[in-house]
Amino acid sequence: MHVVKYVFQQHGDERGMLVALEECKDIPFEIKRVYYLYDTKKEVRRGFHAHRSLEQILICIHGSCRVLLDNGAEKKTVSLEKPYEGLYIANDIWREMYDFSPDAVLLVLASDFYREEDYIRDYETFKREMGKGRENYDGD
Ligand code: T46
Repeated sequence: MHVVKYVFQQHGDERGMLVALEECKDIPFEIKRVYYLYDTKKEVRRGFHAHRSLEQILICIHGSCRVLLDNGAEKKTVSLEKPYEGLYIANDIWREMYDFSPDAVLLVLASDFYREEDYIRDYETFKREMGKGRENYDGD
């Protein structure tokens, strides 16, 4: 499954910590969009979709959350709880975010602008498209 947990370089001194992220260097794509989720209600599960071409990096810059990842053949769960960790998610991977701590802020760096047509929001459609083995499908 094409997901990668990054541990970013931290620049720390007696004043505190700093993480810097540069596109095509620390982040493996050009960053076209940044958004963030916060004030997520208890017991809420979000996501429930895959992207046909979008790549993203999720960083829980405050608090914690968990992410369920599914490439149609295999599932895995990743915890995000450090502001210097990033979860790369390739296209064609179903994701659900859950177990948000009340103070969680989930920052997302995305490889493209918002396009609703890039979303697969129905799980049966996702399974069907994965079964056909689309050209850029990178799950294994
Ligand atoms: C993803 C996970 C991690 C916009 O207008 N522009 C945007 O860039 C985004 C991301 C969303 N929206 C609108 C669309 C919906 O009306 O904001 C509303 C909530 O979006 P959505 O229900 O898609 O949120 P999540 O938390 O289910 O998923 C989001 C991203 O959409 C998705 O790409 O991978 O976070």
